[in-house]
Amino acid sequence: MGAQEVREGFVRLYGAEPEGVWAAPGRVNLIGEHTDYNDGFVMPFALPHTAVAAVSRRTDGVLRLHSADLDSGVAELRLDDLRPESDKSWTAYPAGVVWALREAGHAVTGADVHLSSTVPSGAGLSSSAALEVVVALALNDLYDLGLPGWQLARLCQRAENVYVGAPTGIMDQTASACCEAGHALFLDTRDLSQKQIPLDLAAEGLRLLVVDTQVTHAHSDGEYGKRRAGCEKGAALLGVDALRDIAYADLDAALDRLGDEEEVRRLVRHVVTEDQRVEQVVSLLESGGDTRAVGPVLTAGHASLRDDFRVSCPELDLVVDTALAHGALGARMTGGGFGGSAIVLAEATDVEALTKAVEEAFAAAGHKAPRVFEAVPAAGARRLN
Ligand code: GAF
Repeated sequence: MGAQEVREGFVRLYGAEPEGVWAAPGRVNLIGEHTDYNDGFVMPFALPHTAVAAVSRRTDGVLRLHSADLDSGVAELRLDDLRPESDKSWTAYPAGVVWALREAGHAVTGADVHLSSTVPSGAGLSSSAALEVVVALALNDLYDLGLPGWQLARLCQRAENVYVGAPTGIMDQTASACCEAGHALFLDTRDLSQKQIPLDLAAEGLRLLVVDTQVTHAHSDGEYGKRRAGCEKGAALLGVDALRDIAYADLDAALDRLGDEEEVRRLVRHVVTEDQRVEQVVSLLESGGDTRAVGPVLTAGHASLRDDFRVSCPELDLVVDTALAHGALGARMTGGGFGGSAIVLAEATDVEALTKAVEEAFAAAGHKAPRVFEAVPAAGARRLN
């Protein structure tokens, strides 16, 4: 839904023009999975799919929320009544942002919000972060808070961790808030320092496909939290603040020190090698050489997520195996896993045959048809009007 439609929807609902309309995108992650809560490196880029919100301020301590995508009517909440983990519906994301802003001391006195999103939900493409960031940016502008993108991302992460109750890292919110069109974002999740890396795959005759397996995932599910706890245990056993502090060159020695902690050893190996893969991809892209060399690094990342971190699933593995068997340069799951989406790096000339092969493999295996689209790095969060 475009800005004008969302604006008109706001007028129909609330009987007045909104003060403005904002957009925040979903993301795919090129490389760097399950590294963000280990203070490591990630490299997402923004999708053209966005959450769009029309918003006005209120002064009476009331937050009204409405989604054009759902049949659930207008939710009316009192700011003073917002309590962490009290809301299990979609409204927890925007309400959590208002809660986090107020908890951080920002004088937000209420808002009317009407929104609509084209980011597929449950597809591992950060639909929740898009919802959070679009509301955070709107309130930042309307209440003149002057917060930079990275700080909005931190507040949105707090909303998700504490208010929603999902123990996610900082990647998705930062990607939505800070990505730039035509670039992937190289982000150090320890201090949120960033570098925009130009990514023009079409200029090299390449394409990046997103394959949404249509297997939905949920972060508040226990598995994500278990991986996170396992990583924290690994860091504690190794005497470091976070697994990011284990240098790649010291990995074997670190794994030896983990004794019979087999599960922790696998988690540590994934995180340390994945950080190394992010650095490898950055240097390949920055050297101006052939981007095709990135392909095998993506595929190695998938093997590590499947075998060591164990967050893949049969549908994601099928996308990767089928794509590679039909000429893909590289393929991997993207996002948290347990369903969601995979990415495939391919020659433009192979895209049609490869897409057909993946669709046929899904049909033959009796899986729901996947949704395949091309991803080109799009703009981060912004005011539309
Ligand atoms: C999800 C989380 F929200 C991110 O913080 C990140 O951990 C990702 O899974 C895995 O890389 O998208």
